[in-house]
Amino acid sequence: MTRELYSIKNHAEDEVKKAGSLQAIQHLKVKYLGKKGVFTEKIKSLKSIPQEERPEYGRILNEIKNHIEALLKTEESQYKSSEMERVLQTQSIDVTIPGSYVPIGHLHPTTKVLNEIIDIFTSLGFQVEEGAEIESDYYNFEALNMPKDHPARDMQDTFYINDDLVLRTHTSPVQIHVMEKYTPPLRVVAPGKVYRCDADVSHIPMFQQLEGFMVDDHISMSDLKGVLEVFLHNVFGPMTSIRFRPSFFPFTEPSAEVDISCVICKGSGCNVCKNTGWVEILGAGMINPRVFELAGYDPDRYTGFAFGLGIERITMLKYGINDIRLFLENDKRFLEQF
Ligand code: FA5
Repeated sequence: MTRELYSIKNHAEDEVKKAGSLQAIQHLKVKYLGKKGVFTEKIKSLKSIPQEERPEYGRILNEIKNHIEALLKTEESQYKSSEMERVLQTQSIDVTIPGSYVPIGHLHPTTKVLNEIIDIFTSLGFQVEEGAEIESDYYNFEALNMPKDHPARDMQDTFYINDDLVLRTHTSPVQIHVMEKYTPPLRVVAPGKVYRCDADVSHIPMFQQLEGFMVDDHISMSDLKGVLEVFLHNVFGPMTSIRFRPSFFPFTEPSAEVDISCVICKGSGCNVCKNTGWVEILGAGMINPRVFELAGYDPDRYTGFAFGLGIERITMLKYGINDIRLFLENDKRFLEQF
């Protein structure tokens, strides 16, 4: 009886010696030690061994099983470590090679400047409102005191969608939407894209504006001047001079163009300021009482100021850029500089 066990032992040792691979060793593990393996079957058949031979038979079976189990374990770990050795040699990693560079994008310069401007105004207590880019003729023109056929409409070359709808030509319609929604006091900035049929070195058909306005019982031109001074000194530096020139917008009365001392030549005269020492930066004024009337506010009670500026224009002056079209060309050599 025990002779058969020794022959199994010899055969198993022989097979382990000749295995040649980790996979073959794992296969032998199943063959000898698995649920239906050789030794498991032998243990199950112990009952059929005569009683007086059983203890000795069982002891030898156990010894051989443990011996083969240990042998398989040793071989398995040897194959595993030589496999690891092979992998390390064939797939070695050179930790001195510099990592591959993944370029990280950043915000467009006009977005950066817009965010900076919004931060300045929110720190002064202004809330941010947005309007739609497709606007009705009423909000874009009529409610801003530009009735149909009014010559002031020609100041903004308009993309008409149909007789009643336009691509908004400025952010001023947001004034009306906000007045219809809230009662004063109002302190609002409204950034957004606007469209005009315009194209040259300083004009593009789609550009960004920021509208700002404040409405309450006693708002005056000096409030406008104070707010714009804080804003422009923050963006262009505290030494920047500011001047108001009389102008005309149908929705403000009085109206003004606001200039700053040229940031390029500091006022001594250059191409950017056309040798005047000043550059125009925004349009502004006191909200026309007729606009209040149309929006449903009492013009005898409320006063307010409004201003509108071009974000591209401010970005150009801030960074000394001389062609506005660069903002839309997506040339990485240009964009990477900011
Ligand atoms: C307006 O659009 C008025 N709504 C501004 C305003 C608001 C006045 C509230 C009074 C009260 P204007 O047409 O000047 O004004 O445009 C304002 C700014 O937009 C300009 O100073 C300029 O910086 C910019 N801008 C105008 N047209 C273009 C264009 N085609 N491309 C790029 N920027 C432009």
